[in-house]
This record gives sequence, C-alpha cells and structure tokens, in this order.
Amino acid sequence: MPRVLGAVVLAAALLVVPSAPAHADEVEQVVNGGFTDGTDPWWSSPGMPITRTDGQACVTVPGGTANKWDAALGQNDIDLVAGETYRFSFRASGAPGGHVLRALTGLSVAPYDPYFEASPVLTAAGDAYSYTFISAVTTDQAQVAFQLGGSADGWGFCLDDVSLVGGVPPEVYVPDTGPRVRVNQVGYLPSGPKRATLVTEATTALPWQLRNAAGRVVARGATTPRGVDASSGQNVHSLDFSGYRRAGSGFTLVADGETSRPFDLGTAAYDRLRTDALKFFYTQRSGIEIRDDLRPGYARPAGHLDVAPNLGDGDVPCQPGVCDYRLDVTGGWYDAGDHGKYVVNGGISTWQLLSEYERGTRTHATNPGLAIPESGDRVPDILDEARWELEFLLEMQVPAGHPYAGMVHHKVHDASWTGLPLLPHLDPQQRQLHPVSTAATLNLAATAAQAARLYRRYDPAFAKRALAAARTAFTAAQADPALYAPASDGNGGGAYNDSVVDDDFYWAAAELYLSTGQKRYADFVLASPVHTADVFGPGGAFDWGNTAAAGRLDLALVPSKLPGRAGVKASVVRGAQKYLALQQAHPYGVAYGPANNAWDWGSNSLILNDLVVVASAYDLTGERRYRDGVLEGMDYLLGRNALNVSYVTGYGEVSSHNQHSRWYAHELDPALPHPPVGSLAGGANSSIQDPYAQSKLSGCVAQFCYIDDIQSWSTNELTINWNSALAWVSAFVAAQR
Ligand code: 9MR
Repeated sequence: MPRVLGAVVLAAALLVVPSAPAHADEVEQVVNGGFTDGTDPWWSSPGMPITRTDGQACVTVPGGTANKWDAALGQNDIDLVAGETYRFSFRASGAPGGHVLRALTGLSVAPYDPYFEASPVLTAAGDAYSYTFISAVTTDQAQVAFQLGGSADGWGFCLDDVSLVGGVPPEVYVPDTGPRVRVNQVGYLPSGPKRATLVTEATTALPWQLRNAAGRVVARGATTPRGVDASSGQNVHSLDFSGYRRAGSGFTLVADGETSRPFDLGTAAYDRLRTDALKFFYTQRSGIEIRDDLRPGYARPAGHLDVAPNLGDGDVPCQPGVCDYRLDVTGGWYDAGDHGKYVVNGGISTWQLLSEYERGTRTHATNPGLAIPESGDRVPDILDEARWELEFLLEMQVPAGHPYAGMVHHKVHDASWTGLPLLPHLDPQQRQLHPVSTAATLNLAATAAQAARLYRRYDPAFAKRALAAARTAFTAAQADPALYAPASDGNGGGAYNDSVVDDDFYWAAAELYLSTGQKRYADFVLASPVHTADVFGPGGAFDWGNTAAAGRLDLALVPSKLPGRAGVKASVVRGAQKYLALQQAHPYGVAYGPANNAWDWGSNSLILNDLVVVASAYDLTGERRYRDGVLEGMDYLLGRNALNVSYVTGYGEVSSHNQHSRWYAHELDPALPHPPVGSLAGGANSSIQDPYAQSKLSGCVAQFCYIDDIQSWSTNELTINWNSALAWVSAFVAAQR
C-alpha cells in the first residue's frame, strides 16, 4: 500500500549495534555530496535556489508553505538494490534552531514511496547525522531528499557531506527490553489471577520473591519452566503469585537475579483506563473543534469543515465516474492516524461502544463521564460519543432518487496520501466518496439497528430514524449482495477491502431481529450458514472484516425469543473454552494463536476481542474461570510480554507513546502532543509492511515485530476499532472486584 509518511527522530531507548567491520565493496550513490563541484546534480524547489556558502549548500526556506515537501532539495537517479544495507549520512544546520528536517531516501516519481526517512531537530551550529537501512526495493529511480516546508516563518538551512553508501554491513537492532521478569506493569486485581513470565536460560525451576514497596519479601515460590515460547522464541518460565491478595503499590517480583518493573495490586487503574480508553474517541472527532478545557493539551480547530485549506466534508463529490451527486459527510471519527473515515471500521467500533453500553444495562454498570461537549445532557456520555459516529454513518447512505439508493459508500478520504505531521484542519486534499459496498451497507444496517433499541429511551425520533435507515440498508444489500470494496482502492486511505459478506449479512440480520423481533430477520439468521459455523477461530474472534462473532455474541447476550437460543449461548461458551485453552498453554497468558504464528496487523485488538468472547462466557455462565481469563489476558497488553512494554499510552512504567498519527505527532514536531493517555498501539505484526519496521525488525519473531516509532504504521498506529476493544475489556475488568 503506497503511503507518503512523515519522519522520525530515533527513539532514545533503541540500541543500534554495528555487527561487523566495513565491507570492501561499499559504493557511494550520491554524486557531489560535498558540493565541491558547485550544486549539480542537486535540485531544489522553485523559488528556493541553492547557494554555496563556506563549501556547503544553503537555502532560504520560505515561510507559509503547507507541506513538508513544498520546500525541498535533493538528488535523483539513485540506484537501490533490494536487501542491500545503506548508510545515509549528512551534515545539516538550521537557523534559528528547532526546525524539523525530513531527510529521506525514496522514490523520485509518483507515488513517492519513502524507503527510509528520519526527522532530526536541527541546531543552528549544525550536526552530523547517520542512519542505516535495508532497501526493500530495487530501483534506479530513487532520490535522496531534504524536505523543509510547513513552517509559518522563513528560516535558513545548510547541508554538506551527503552520502548514501550501499553494501555496508547490516546493523542489528536490539530493543531495550529491561528486566527479564515480565509483569503487568499497571497492576493486578487483588482478587484476580497474578502471573508473570521470566525470560531465562535456566531449564529448571527457580525461586521467586514478591517484594512490597519497602522491599520486604511478602510472598515467595518457585517458577514453572515452560520451554521455548513460539510467539517470542524465548526460553521462559511462568510464575504464579495469585495467593497474595493484599492491595498496595510499588510491588516488584524478583527472580533469577532480576527485579521486575514495579506494579500495583489494586483496581483504581482500571477505573481510569476504562474512562481514558473511551475518552480517546473525542479527540478523534472530525468536524468539531476539540476544546482545551475538555482535553488540556489537545485543543485543535475543527477538521474537514469547509474552511481553507481544508476542502471539507460538507459537500463531497465521488471519485471520478462513481456518482454525480455530492454528500454532506461531516462529523464522525477519524479512523486512525490518517484523516480517512471508513464505514466498515466505523461500524465495528460503534458496535463495540454500543455493546459496552448494552452490557452495562444488563449488569447495572455506571457510565463514566467522558468530559465531552454533550456531557450533562442526561444521555450517557458513551451514547453521545457513539452517536457522533452514527450520524456520520447515516450520512454515508445514498439518498432516495439516486442509483444504489439505500446502499452505503464504503469510505471518504483524501484523493492521495498526505505526510506527517498534519493537523486535520490543515489537510489541503480533495476529499472523495468511494463506491458503495455491500459490506458498508450492512455495517450501517447492523449498527443503526442496534442504535434503534439503545437510544429509544433517550431520543425516540433518532431511534426511529436509525431503524428506518437500517431496514432500508438491509433491503438494499439484499438487492446488491456482491458489491465488494477492492483491495486496489488504497490511495489516500486504507482499502478496507472485504469480499466475504455472509458474516455482515448475519450480523445485520441479528441486530435487526434483536431490535424488532420480526420473523423475517429471525428467519434470515436461522437460515444463514454462519449461524451454526464455528466463528471463534484462534486468530481472533472478530475485527472489521470478520463480523460474524458480533452477531453471535449479541444473539447470545441480548434477550430475545430466537428459537434455539440456548445453542447460540453454548457456542459462545465453547468459543471461550478454546480461548482459555490457548491462554493456559501460552507462557505469556495470551489467548491468541494465529496460524503459522503469523501475528496480524492490529494483533492487540484481536487479543482483546478474544477476551470479549471470554467475558461474554462469564456473563452467560457466571463461572469464575472466564472472569479470571479476561483479567489475565490484560497482562500481555500492559507489559507482560517479550518487549516488556505496555501498549497503552500512559499506563505502565514503559508504554507506547509514539503511535503513528498525523496530529499526535510529538515525535516529529515537539509542539504537538503524544497520543492521549489510554491510546492502544496496534501491536506486534509479523508482516511488518512499513519500511521503517522492515529496516529495524527484519526476521522478527511474532511478539518482537513491533517498534514504538511514529513511522511504523503497520505495527504502531492507533485506531478507533482498537480502542473500542480496549474500552470494552477494560470496562469489564473495572467492574470486577
Ligand atoms: O486495521 C487494518 C488492518 O486490519 C489491515 O490489515 C490493514 C491493511 O489493509 O489496514 C488496517 O487499517 C488501516 C487503514 O487501512 C487506514 N487507516 C489506518 C488503519 C490502521 O492501521
């Protein structure tokens, strides 16, 4: 998937170890990198001539450009060979200091794929920079480029000694994984299971100690050797201190001469996490100003209203040739670190927030205040937040009188990819509606039907409107059951391609049945082969593309007179049993076992969604082992893992905080914030599709295929459907005492 991305400052925690002396056949690719022979063959943006000053190349960067690449200099016709290691080095200065340079090696023609990039903050005195990367491609059309645009004021930039040397020895990236005793760094519930994992060469049991904040040993025991863990390649032991049940903070575990990161025994952190995971959605909102009084440090103007340079979502055309009308599709949530809005991902995310709320109605849970503009309107904040997206999903439905009326556009996003950082209100790209799809139409049918039963007591008119839209959508999808969003439609936004829609039909029919009780929807559910299929696979129970489990869970949990409902419930319990078995066999307690140990994009959300099934089995049976399984399942996300990192920003001693985002892009621009506390990173992804991860993690084993860098969009993005999973599970955990 081509993407134009921003750049990065190398994270301080990373160790880069040169592994061998230089080869004899190192080859310089840059011509005249020292500018000794004038400025040829270097180019620069129009209006920004290169001058030679003290033997360097200098430019006066104009102020007021929008994008990083609007002011640039570089050199084309560079050869790259796939698999070869390159050292990219240069000297640079910027006056006044503090400007961020985007230095990259990438394709010199559209779509300008970056192969490697870095974003150092320049000093006026100048510094030497050197990076190593492995090229993923063979091309004779590469360039080295230095992008300087995007600042309000003009400034001076000088460059010297530019070099790109091929054939250098590869560097071995070694993540800093801290102490070998791996714990849930946030904390364990006093009444819950308490397990940890020790990475060790030892093959026989070792003693462990639990110490309180004062350093006193309060429990002790022996580890259980577990052999080599396939998901990390590490030899590990597990240890169990569930017998200790006293609350407190600052505990550590000591084993094999190592002391774990500190953790709490308590419940308070989960009350906060539950709220923070939901608060994430407000700052993802499109079409509304984000208020500093509600989110200190995160204020920004409304994005994609029709205010320049935004072209806006108020009157959006289709892609050329797709339709001849325009729609107002303002509002909704930005999907992730990009500015796209995608119905299939909005659908599962909305479903999950509504499902969290609906579970709360059964368990008499309180709904936390989220500090959103609607707070205090007597509607639970979680419903107000979900409605922000629901209104957008409804806008994406083709109005009566047009071709495909009742169907739903798959997505709306920029005509081409933008770079990072880029605040939503500064995105200058044309927005476009993409073709309708059966999957998107059924996502609207499912979520609007679900909304109809949940908003009825707060806003009957909205509930009625939602139900009418859901019915229309379902009927339209039946008339056009095979309009699939293609994988090829991925410029400027994610493809979210999906050519299997039996699951979406089943889910939509289930929600329509649960909200209306109508026989026609029950008949559809009962006749669907999906109804009796095993939908709880080891690779993750559900996600945006696999929604059968969403329907199955609601049919099991939401009261109805569906014939054979006992069997539906039993199928969920059987699914949960499989996840518990996976968890028990896993030395890190992970209820996730994808085929071939190939961890998927967004694995953290799949791990969480498996826990949703386990939690649902607890709701159905009241059996404590399911509740304990969910609690233990959180450990991996919060630090008990091969990398010793909590994947939730601000939770745990070391947590992900450089997630790929165009506006929480602190790593690229110190004036911008990190992602808000409670933001979940996508997590380990065996396929490492982005060049940055490829340059650092090549050959990684599952759990190690993750890097907390803003450039790593395939392992470290943040997304509405991942935070919805975190919100659901953390609400479950917070309700346990
Ligand atoms: O989460 C999506 C993942 O399941 C897919 O494998 C991947 C590639 O199609 O796309 C992910 O979704 C991204 C979307 O395409 C664009 N916005 C950011 C999403 C998260 O990375």
